[in-house]
Amino acid sequence: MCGVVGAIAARNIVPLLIDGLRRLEYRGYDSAGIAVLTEQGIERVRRVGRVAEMQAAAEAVELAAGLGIGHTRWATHGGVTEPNAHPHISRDQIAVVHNGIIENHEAQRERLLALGYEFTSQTDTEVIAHLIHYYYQSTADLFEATRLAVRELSGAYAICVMALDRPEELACARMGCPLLIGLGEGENFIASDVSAVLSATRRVMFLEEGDVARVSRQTVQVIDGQDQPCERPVLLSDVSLASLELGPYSHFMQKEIHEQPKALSDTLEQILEQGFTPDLFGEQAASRFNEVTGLLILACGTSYYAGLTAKYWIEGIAGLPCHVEIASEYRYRDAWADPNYLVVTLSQSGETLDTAEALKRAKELGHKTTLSICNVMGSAIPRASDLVFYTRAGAEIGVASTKAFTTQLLALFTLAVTLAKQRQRLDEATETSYLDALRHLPGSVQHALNLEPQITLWAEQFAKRHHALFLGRGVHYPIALEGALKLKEITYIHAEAYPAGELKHGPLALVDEDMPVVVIAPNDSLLEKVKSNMQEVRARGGELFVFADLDSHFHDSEGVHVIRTPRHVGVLSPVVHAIPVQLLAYHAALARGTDVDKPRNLAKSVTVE
Ligand code: HGA
Repeated sequence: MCGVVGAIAARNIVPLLIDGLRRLEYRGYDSAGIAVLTEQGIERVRRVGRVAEMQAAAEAVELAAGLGIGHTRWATHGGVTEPNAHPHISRDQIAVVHNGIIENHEAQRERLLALGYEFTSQTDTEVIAHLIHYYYQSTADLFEATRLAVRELSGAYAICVMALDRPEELACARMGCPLLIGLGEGENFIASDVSAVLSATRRVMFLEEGDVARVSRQTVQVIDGQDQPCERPVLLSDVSLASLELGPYSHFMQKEIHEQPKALSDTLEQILEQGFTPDLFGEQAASRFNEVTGLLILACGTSYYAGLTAKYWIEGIAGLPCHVEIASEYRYRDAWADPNYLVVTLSQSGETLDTAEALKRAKELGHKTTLSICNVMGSAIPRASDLVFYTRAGAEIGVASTKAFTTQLLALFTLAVTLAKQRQRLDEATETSYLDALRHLPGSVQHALNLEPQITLWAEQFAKRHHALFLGRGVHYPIALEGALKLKEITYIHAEAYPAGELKHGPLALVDEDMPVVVIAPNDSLLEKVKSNMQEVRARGGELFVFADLDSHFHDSEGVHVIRTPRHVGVLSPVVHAIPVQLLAYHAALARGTDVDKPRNLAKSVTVE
């Protein structure tokens, strides 16, 4: 999704803005632009395409300034054109960059047209620039004009604003989209994502919903949604610059797939130190968990599949009912609510708009306790939750989630076992076996990563196909879903996933010699059932690609290709089986030559609806 940056400093901020925008590129975008204050006035450079093209244009005119704003746009309103790219400028005096969607933009546009404003874009954003300009005329105060303007907007926004005659300050505001202020020495920054300010500072202040801020070189002044002055805590970001660099890898997705043993070990550290204690989820977790009669997991995309996997653990290990729902559906329906159901939200970024809104809805419906499992410290969803578990996957840049998924699984498994222990459903021997399984997990994942050369050969065959079917059973069914999603996202091959037992209820009709069928076949209690389902595919000429545990003694035969994954690791097997399907999608995408880290039409951190 779009990225916003702003900077005010004694030095030239143009390279800082461009560096910030480059670090936001991973979120997905279609055009980029900056506006800076020079002696000539507000100078703007915008380009459709990559930040590099916009950078070249800015360098060609030797743009330099001490104050400016920048943007990477992922179009929601108006086509991908230069006039629609941000920043938008009102009457040469006010420039604005915006993430989000202004829902009442049509009414505002009518009103502003009647006031004599001319529109040069099709975006919803342009109304913000004119509205601030309108109020700036009467207030001559950028911060106050921004405050008055945003109070008339409905929808979602993170904005950064500059004025022609205000070289000493920027204004910014947020509602429904993330925004933070990076605090430097005699210089300050504004960004939608911490990665954009990290090369300048680690000290960050996250703005809350409804906040409006005035940012000068030395000071930051914030008012909250009720127009009351407020202080926001200053945190030291734990994101490392190295995690934002590609290093020896070709793509962030490849890097992140290979980082999984470390991401899992880092996340495990706190669990192995403390054991299955509620304290892992926050100080109040012990008392809150006592009241829990069930769980409601809310998430989108890959996180939703982590939730589906967890359902098997929560019900099987903790003995609690568990409902899993897509956040964008839940937020708009009159769901049945048991106040004692623990609401668990899953979001890598902690900013996923649909999940944040679903969390609000769950609270409105009376749920008493909310828990966020999240990878980004201090982000919006954990801040809005009673309890939190931070996965320690490190920055995830690739649009297709990998290490965030497997560390979410780890967190959810730990939650299931912790609840089981609190409910006295866990004997000592089982607890020890779970701890052992966790200890061995990074090693088993590494073993699965070592299958990469074999998977690469399969991927070359997949790259030539137009469709694929993924099958799994039980707790591995969500891994089949995740495998199909990964393949769709980054190769654009149409892929579907089914519980293998469903084949004969419909999807078997799709099977012929052109349909590759990927089977997740761990050596668990459902193996014999899966084998029967594989026979059903073979009998119709379908070609099978089977990921089978070493100890399930599968071998290649006609129309059946087998890659043997590590020995069955028991209850944590879904985590291990997530690796080969990630690698398959990654290498198929390479073979097809798609843009792995920035697949078409998709974006990281989905902060618009
Ligand atoms: N609505 C604005 C900004 C879009 C956005 O935030 N995308 O993530 C536009 O279309 O320009």
